[in-house]
Amino acid sequence: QIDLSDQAKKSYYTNPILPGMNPDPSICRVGNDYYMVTSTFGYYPGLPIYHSRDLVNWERIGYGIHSPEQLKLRKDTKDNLNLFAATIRYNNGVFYIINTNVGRHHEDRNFVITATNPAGPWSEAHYIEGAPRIDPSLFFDDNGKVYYTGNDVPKNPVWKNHRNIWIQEIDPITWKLVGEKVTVLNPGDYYRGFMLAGEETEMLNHYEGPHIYKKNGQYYLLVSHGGTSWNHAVSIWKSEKIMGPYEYYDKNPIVTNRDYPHDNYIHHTGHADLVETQNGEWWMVLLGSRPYGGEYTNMGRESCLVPLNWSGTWPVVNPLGPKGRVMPFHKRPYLENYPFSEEKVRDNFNDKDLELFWNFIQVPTEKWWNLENPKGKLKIKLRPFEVDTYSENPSFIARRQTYKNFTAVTKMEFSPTSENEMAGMLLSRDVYNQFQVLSTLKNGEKYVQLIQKEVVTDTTQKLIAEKKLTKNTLYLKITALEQRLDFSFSEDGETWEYLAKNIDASVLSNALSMGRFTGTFIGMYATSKDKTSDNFALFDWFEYSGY
Ligand code: 6LW
Repeated sequence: QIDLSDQAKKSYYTNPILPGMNPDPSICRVGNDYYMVTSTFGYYPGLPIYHSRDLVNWERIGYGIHSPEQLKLRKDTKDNLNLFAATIRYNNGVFYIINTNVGRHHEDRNFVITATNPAGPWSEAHYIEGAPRIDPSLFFDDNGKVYYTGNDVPKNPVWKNHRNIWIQEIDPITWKLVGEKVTVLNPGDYYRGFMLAGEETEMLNHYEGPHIYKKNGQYYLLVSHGGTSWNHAVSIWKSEKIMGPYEYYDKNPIVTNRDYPHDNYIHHTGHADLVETQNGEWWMVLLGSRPYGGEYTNMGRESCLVPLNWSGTWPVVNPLGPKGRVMPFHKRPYLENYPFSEEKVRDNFNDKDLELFWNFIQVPTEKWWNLENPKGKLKIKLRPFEVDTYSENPSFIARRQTYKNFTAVTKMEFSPTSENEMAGMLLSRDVYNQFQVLSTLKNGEKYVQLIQKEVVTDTTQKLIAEKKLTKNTLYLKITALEQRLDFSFSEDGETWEYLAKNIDASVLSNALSMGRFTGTFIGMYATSKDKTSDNFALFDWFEYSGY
């Protein structure tokens, strides 16, 4: 973690600007206000909306998908699919988010939601027919026409993961695509006939995340490629006309950290969007990951900010430093500092509703948690579901891991009545790679157990440690020092005992988990494992802090 002095903080900011799972950032400006949206996959509520006035400090103000009436998430048992990369735009008093509801076997469906207040409420989803694949974007031209941009698999793909970029006009009232669908970029056209060396193919893979901008009467098309990992990069094309032909910039890619060693502070940089400030500066938001303990990226893909000089025909990213690179810190935008209060470290559960930073897996179909009875506690009902599938909504409430080094502590009241009943804390990268610290019953006696789940060839579940308990009150603590985890517990909040020390956390990383798109979450969990139960766990507070 980069820690700048107070003096330096006035001139520099640190990346990421949105830590923890916040991939595929898209940004728009309305006057002096900036709004950003990021992907959430099968987590709910979906598509967090962040607000800023200085591009450096951000506050979560709501969600694009906040009600089950807006759309039905397409469930899948194996993969965390659903809401991929969104684009946010503002035009004439209305905010637009265009996004994909991803299903297995590419039954992806693209939709638009609208709002006059970006904090919500957002409209129900208007689905777009005839728009295949992921990463839709909208462009509002100054002649009143609106264009859809997306990616697709060409009719005759030359290599695996060969994608093209297409544009079509769209009616912003009926959301029908109109006129001709034009494929404006097809990397296969340029390279057909050449034998592609592995590395070149890598860079031409996965053309995605297209966005159009207009500057000095020219249309610019920004596209990411190379896949969302070590080869991730962003390139740019320009044209006199929206439908092309698009001219390639010979200094592409304009951003990539691919040449850096894999333990570089920020890697995987790509999937970008641009914004011009009210003062005429240009900035790029894009995703990046922070590897630690080697090549491990437990927190997944986060949102970064990098400056752009666009005084010439083509933009230059990070003009004052190593060009085209995303660094741990950059000089701040020329905007007044506008900080918000920090996200709560300790949630005492005193409010009527859950804080905006808490998340579920899938949409709750019943209200299995309660903050009002008893007041000041979060009561979570035990239900048959476990965090082992993406097709159900388990009794799991979690927040993002945002720090490499963190401490999470909670105080829980729970009295298990059978071996099926378990409640406690869960550190989870996906439904296969987790650390569970749970209280349960075994041979009629109460225990706290540490269970590690990981995918090797299949999911394995290991009991790493267990200790007997005497009370129903249990304090649980997980401490992470980079890739080392300590687990401890206490029955009075004063005397702590280790359950396990120095456990390797890297099963929560991209390298070893199935959660390619997501990041690690930590939270409270209760289950009755396939059986029905009337039991519940009461959480008094939950604390998460770090650096
Ligand atoms: C997203 C695609 C990508 O739709 O990952 O990095 C996908 N880029 O553009 C999911 O986040």
